Amino acid sequence: MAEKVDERPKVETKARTERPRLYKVTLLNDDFTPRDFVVAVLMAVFRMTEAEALGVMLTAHRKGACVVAVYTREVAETKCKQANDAGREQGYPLAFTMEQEE
Ligand code: TYC
Repeated sequence: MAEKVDERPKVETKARTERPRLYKVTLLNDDFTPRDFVVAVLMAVFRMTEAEALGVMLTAHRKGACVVAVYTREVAETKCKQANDAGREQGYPLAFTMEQEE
């Protein structure tokens, strides 16, 4: 006679309701990086249109800083590094920072 086989899954699944932490990337103004270069970096790294990039660059230029976008941690880290490296390669002090969103 066939034995009864327990076919219930042995691993319990747990609903994942927590959202990933998000990080805000901010562009800081400085007196040396050319405006066109800032716009080019925003377009290349943060996939902005020229109009969007111009708006963000001008806000940082006038107010001292401008939030660029919000990402998960790895994406924010990668984009900040790419953008900061691009400035450093040209000898500019261009700076993007990231901080966890509340
Ligand atoms: N202030 C720079 C200039 O006058 C341009 C600039 C804008 C640099 C925004 C950085 O985040 C920045 N050349």
